[in-house]
Amino acid sequence: MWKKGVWKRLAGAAVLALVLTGQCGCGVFSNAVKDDMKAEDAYMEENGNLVVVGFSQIGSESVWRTANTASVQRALTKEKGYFLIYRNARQKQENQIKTLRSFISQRVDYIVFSPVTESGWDTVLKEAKAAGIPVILIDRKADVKDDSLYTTWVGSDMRQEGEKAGKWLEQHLKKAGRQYEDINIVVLQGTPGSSAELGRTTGFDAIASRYENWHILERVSGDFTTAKGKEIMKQLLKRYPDIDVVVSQNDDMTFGALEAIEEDGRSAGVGGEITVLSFDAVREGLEMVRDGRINVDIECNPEQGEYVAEIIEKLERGEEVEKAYVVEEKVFTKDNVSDYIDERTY
Ligand code: GYE
Repeated sequence: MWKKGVWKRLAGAAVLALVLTGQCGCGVFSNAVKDDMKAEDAYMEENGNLVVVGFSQIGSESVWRTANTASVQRALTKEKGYFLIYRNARQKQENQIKTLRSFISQRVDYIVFSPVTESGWDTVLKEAKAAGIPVILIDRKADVKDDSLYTTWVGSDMRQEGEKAGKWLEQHLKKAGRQYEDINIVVLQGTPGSSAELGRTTGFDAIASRYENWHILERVSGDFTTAKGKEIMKQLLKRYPDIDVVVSQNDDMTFGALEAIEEDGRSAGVGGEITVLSFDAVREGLEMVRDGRINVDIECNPEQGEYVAEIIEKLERGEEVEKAYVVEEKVFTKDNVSDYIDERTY
């Protein structure tokens, strides 16, 4: 792999010193982060041949997220020539912005990051660009005015995922002869303003708006977590005695929603009173599809690490990369799920 210039690291150390002593406007880091940065900086000094990647992950809200983090960690190991600095933003944009600034001050070679929400990144990404650090977005998108502020994006077509859910429901109702009935739908949304929430909402709505008899009673955010999914489903069941369909924007919320439905004495899934549509298709979700507790699970592929490694290798060789890499995804129902469960590692 590429040998890193000593000058670059020395400049990085100088900037780091300014940041640690609070003499630059780069934001103030906690003592724990300062300690990490010092140790990382020392490691970089000694291992100048490694490609340094700063990875700012959103958090650990879901099984999907954990799999996504692990995928990047597996792809960018020391054995493969990388030094990966991983930081968890615990769902807060302000944490991610601070982290990106710490990466800039550390003069990492690349920034990999999954933006918690789409808006609000222009300033910090301008700083990364000014520092000459390529930014690779994974999973979620950043809505910036100037798309030269990031090098490339790897992720899923979230709007298409939402459309797939809508189209599945369309077919399902037809097959059941219920296409002219009033259908009451509740939507459990993910983190408001995230690409996954925006795409899945608009995609599903695009199909739903074709049917006057599909009534979206309410959309509520469950922040992609099981606990919140259960809490909001409980409230929805109280407010609406006649829910026909739950569209839950990730499996973790679905797990919570199913508990709430069962505790309420209602039945869900194949042959049940409430039809359940979910997203992600993690192993536990697929098992619930197999067992008929979830009707359909729209896949979202978290295995993005290898794409990132390939992109970095291309950039290191001075080659051009695409502006977007869209990962492939399937739709799972009882009919096909058995063929895929065994190979699901997350
Ligand atoms: O569906 C959810 C996660 O952004 C695609 O975030 C991702 C979503 C995923 O926490 O489980």
